[in-house]
Amino acid sequence: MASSRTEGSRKSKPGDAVASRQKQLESFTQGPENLLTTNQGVVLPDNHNSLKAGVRGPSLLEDFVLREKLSHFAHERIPERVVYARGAAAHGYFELTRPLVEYTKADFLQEVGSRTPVFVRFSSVIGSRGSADTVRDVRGFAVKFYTREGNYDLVGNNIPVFFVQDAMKFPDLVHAIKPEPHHDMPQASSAHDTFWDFVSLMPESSHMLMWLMSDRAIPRSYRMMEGFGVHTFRLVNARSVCHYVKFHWRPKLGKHALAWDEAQKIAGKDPDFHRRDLWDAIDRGDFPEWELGLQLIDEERAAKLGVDLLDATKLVPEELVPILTVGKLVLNRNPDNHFNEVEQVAFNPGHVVPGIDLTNDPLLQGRLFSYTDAQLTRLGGPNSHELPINRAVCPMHNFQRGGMNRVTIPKGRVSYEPNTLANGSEFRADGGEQGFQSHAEEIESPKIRRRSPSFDDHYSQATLFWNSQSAWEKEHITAAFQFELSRVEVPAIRQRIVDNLAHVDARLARKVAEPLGIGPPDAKSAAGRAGFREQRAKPLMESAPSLSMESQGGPIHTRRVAVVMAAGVELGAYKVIQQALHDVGATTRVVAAHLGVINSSSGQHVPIDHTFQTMPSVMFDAVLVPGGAASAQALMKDGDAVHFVLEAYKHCKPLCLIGESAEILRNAGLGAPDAPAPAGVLIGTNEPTTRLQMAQDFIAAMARHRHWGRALVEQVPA
Ligand code: HDE
Repeated sequence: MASSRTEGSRKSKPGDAVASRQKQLESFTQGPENLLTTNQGVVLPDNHNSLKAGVRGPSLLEDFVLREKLSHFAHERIPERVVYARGAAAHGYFELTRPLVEYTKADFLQEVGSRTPVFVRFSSVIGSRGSADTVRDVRGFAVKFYTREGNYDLVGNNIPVFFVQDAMKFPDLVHAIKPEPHHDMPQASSAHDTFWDFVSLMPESSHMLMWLMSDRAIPRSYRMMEGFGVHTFRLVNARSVCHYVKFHWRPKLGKHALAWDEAQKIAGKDPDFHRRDLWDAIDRGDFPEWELGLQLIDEERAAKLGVDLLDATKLVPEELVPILTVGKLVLNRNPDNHFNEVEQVAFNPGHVVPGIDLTNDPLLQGRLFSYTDAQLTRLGGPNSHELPINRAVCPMHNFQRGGMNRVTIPKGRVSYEPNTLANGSEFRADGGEQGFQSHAEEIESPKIRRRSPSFDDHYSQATLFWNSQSAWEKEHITAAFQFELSRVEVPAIRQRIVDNLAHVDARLARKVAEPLGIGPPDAKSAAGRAGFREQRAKPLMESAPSLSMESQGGPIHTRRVAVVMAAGVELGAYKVIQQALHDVGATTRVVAAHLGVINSSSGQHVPIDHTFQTMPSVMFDAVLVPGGAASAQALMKDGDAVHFVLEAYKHCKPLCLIGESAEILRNAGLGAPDAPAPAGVLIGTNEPTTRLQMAQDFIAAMARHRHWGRALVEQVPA
């Protein structure tokens, strides 16, 4: 009989699946009594010296221990992902909070409270495996659900639309955005000629470019970004009734970004910024969480929506189709081994389970081919489903055999179907209700290599996105276009982009063009180019607030506050504010000119966590400078300390300066005593009666994340 890899019934209890995954991942233990062995299990008496002809003689070819070690080492790397190479991941679970029986028969979406183990990998798209985390880029948000009916992968992004409409253009897009082939530069950046050359000739990218130039592309943390399925999928219930569905992950900590100048600096100071942030949070027990939301659309509504749901360059604003919250995702365990889990995990949008189905989106259709194909090369053959991280937790059974890196050992003489020799009966489940059944969509059309005319509107949603942004977001988008296009060497490419932008918004196009040394935007010239479509759909709405990142306040749990001080610091107000911050889950770290301790004005010793040199302000969300004349004087004489505070100011972070320390800002011409304090800047005293209020005001300022409007008023040198 053919073997089945996993024991147990498909209808086993929900907790079993979690336990079974845990067991799988723990299955490799160390050698006998923790002695080192060769790969064949032979105990090694010496792991420091090669076998030689005499202590000063030549090494011997006979040394199978050395050869095994060197050979294994030389083959330690596997090809990195051709896109989304740089990533970090974690284990966790998905818990259903609303039953979806009426929409889908998927087993894991039936019972409230049921938990499904997941593995989630976040990534950036352009850079190599070793590139910096905080570059301007789309982020991948890939979730593998280990359900009792097989693995389901939701392989999405943190931006709800995509650059191109048809899989045919994906290799061109990736070739254009990756480092240029002659000199392999720049690393992990879209700010170069080939990318902008390509998109300047692809008006369908207009909507995505708006998102890429927005702060969505420089998230503060993986824990603070949304995720989207991007394509439209289907949910199918037990009566075979279908609904279109769009998937949304919404972070409990809110959606937040870095400042662009900050993101670039972090890329040098801590290239692992996002990876470290995720790891540390989980390690501390601050488990990141997202809500799963669905936009459900029936066939009738879909026909009248005014958006072609098969076009991945379009979204459906939640103001038009509200999002139904159905579950939560919690990440609560770091991987044991980055290579075995994060590197070897193999996602595939074609991994679906009964009750979830695909659509004819031509971008999705191409993906259904490409992932397994990519993994054949990357993971060295057709058996990557047998790697521990990729295994299903339910029984798996078929007659596929052999192939590179096969791990399981099937027993018996039968490797074909139908057969009677395996256990005397046939195995087929076809014809019944069981298993995955594709939605029986009627198709009667000519074979044709062309786009649907309903994909032709390339600008109206780009305009909708622009109209939905707040003043500071518009400023950031404009600056991002200017930055990227300033790096483009060929003026004609810059010109084509601003000509295209004139179809999104005339003012935006004019502003972007200003510093670029080119002519004013020429909408007519863009309209004359190949790929341009005149069709512009009736706007769905004037603006959609859900597309903006403007924060109305939110939790500050896990935010990092730098406390800047020098000898003679007054600790009274600081202690009260510190306690209030800790009470709401924020962390504080003392940063000073040197490590060791600082003597306060009352003779207490304050341990220092970091120095200005090693932990710059870009590593923090907010800055608190306690008072004390001696401390303030010392800080003002220290260029690193002044830079620290001004840089946080420049990046629009909340600042709280107490007593004499306010002089640090005033010396730089900011926060004059007779002027109202700039947004998000709190100037306080050491007066005991005001401390609690100050703490609350600081927390409220942090809840807004950044006070971006400040940059529109004052330019700060830092
Ligand atoms: Fe992917 N994509 N992609 N993609 N994609 C890969 O898979 C591809 C697309 C996405 O953490 C590759 O194993 C094609 C859209 C994520 O491991 C590759 C097309 C979206 C990840 C591939 C697309 C994605 C990938 C790289 C157009 C958002 C990382 C190696 C037809 C919905 C998954 C590999 C992880 C990875 C192909 C477009 C998301 C080459 C052909 C749209 C999150 O197979």
